[in-house]
Amino acid sequence: MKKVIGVLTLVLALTLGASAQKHKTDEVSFASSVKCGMCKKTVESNLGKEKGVQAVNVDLKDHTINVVYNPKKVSKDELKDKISKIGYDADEVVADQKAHDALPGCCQKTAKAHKD
Ligand SMILES: [Cu+2]
Repeated sequence: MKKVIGVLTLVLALTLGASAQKHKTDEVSFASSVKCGMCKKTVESNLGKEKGVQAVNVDLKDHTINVVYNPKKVSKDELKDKISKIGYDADEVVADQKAHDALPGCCQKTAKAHKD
């Protein structure tokens, strides 16, 4: 519960921060191969640690990765590259094969769609 409040506070702070400093953050959405809760966790925790990344939200319904980032610190192409290295597709950038193969079986692209 504490974690949820922390996340909500963070989202609120980011929202307020984004409106106060309009040009400091950008938001982007990538089509991706994410399919389950484990994918969501993997992408959000790994990408969230990257430089310039302020918030990551994986939408499992739309199969997208939404990122709030600082364009002065990281570019869209670099973000796609980082997502690929985690093992997932990001728009036209295909998942790094080695990283993809290291994912849990249920998260790999060849796995059948599954529910949480
Ligand atoms: Cu998965």
